[in-house]
Amino acid sequence: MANLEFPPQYTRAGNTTHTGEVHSIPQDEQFAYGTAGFRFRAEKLPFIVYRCAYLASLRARQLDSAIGVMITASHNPAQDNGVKLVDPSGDMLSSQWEIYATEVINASDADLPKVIRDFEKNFQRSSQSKIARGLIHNAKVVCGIDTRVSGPHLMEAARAGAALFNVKFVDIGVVSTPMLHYSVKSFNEPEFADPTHQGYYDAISGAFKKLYEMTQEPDGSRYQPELIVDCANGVGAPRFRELLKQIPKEMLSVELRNENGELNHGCGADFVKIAQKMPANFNLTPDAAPEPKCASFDGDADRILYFRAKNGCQGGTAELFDGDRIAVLFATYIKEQLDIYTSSKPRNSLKMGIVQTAYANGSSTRFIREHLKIEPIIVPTGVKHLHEAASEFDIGVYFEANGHGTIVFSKHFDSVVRRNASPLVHLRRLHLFSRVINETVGDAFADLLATEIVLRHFGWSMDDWNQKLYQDVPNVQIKVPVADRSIFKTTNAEQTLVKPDGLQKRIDEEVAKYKDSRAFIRPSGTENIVRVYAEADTLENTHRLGKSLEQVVLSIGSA
Ligand code: NG1
Ligand code: ZN
Repeated sequence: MANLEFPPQYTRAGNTTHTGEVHSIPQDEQFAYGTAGFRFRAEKLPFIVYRCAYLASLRARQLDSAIGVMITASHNPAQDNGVKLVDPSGDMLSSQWEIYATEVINASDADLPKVIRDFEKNFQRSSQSKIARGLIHNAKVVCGIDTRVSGPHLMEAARAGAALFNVKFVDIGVVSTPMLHYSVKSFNEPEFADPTHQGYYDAISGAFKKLYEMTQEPDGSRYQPELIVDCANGVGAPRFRELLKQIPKEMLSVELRNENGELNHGCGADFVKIAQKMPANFNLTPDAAPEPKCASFDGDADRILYFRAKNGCQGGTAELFDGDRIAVLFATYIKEQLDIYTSSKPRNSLKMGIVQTAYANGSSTRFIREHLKIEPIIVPTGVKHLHEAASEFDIGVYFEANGHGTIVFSKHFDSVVRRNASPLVHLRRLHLFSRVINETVGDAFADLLATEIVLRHFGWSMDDWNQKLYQDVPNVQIKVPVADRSIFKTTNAEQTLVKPDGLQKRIDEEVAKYKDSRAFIRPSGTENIVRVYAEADTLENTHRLGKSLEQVVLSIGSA
């Protein structure tokens, strides 16, 4: 192997930021590939992105496929950035490779050549490796960025990382995270979609328009095809604007807000969810007519929440229609189609599952169990866990309460529904619905279009969507900064604390003081905080319970 040369600006010692300053990363600063890949202040990222892109190029050669590199810090502040790798079918990176990524990033500058040589040797040797068999015609690294100022500089770091072993680099520019996932799948499966922005817009909007034409609004429908979208001042603004060009206004009329201000500042899905408040630039005056139907994307447009002003908008409070409510809406629609299908006693059955996390509103979980007659699966936080559990079903609906979610479809679904051009309307609906959805990952644009289709199908207004399903249990989420979140260890899908000793007992004592209550505490995987989640019979009690649990965490944190 020729001498490996690393551009100094992408080494730990010479790590150079987008403003041209050298920001060295000491060797004792170690990192781990977490639920969101690597995510920090943008200054730390050039050497991390470079090494990640090298690893992506190795994975691309190993599988002779396109591998994705997405540069984004999602809902974090504008000064942050991050990097995540995407596997060939548009899925999250396999867990084994998360460990490799951690190893490559943590190597010292001096050890890096050896670490890389060892990786190269191991993969050359492995009999399955396409590198060993010289089959690397399709290997490429596909890279996208969000709207952060540090993005273009990090794109160059990625280009350099892929160039280390001369792997083809495809810069797809400023895209939402789901568009990057969709492109990676499209590069690897050309029959899926054209691997361009337009290919993505055409596929999703095309399915939406066809399904729209087949959808009959019921008599007395209260559906309204107008909505206002908070773009978090992120990538949703330019990209969703382009997607909307494909959809006639009579079908859906969308006004975009928060397009050019400070990213995720006082707006965006994370702000609306945690604060339960209207975002900036939405109507906050109690006497003005409130906007009837609103939705909010996060900075990289992989999350979506619906909301509207609550109770005349006193104090800017928003009523949320969160990921749980979107999941239940989708599942209700799918179940209706599946029930028609099943009633004809078909040879092939199709099984739907619903996956949630402990953050799911208790009422949504109860509704799924009692009304949809499905036992929801509760998994730890992090899309990877949800995606994996949902993949066990023919139709796996998964959503985090924060609005990140999608539906995955099995091979069996493919052969029964997609490949079999059935004249039956419920099967055609399921087919088209599965194409509006971005099955690779939660996608704010696709989820918005799918939500609108279903609301129209049922003839529902926001009031209907709220009242005809379930009433949310009052809930609160509090971020508690701590010195060391690693001392908090959980079990039972993160709902029980096993460390520090005795803490769960104190939580249980607090929870027992309130009616209809439920609460848990877990360390964040993406921020240096512990999250407190609490539900109780009234909003006031919920806040009281949340506050007392916050005190419990603080007492430990400072012990
Ligand atoms: P952490 O910080 O581990 O709670 C947050 C979200 C996750 C997921 C990841 C990735 C909550 C409670 N947690 O994880 O759902 O979206 O970020 O961005 O919303
Ligand atoms: Zn996001």
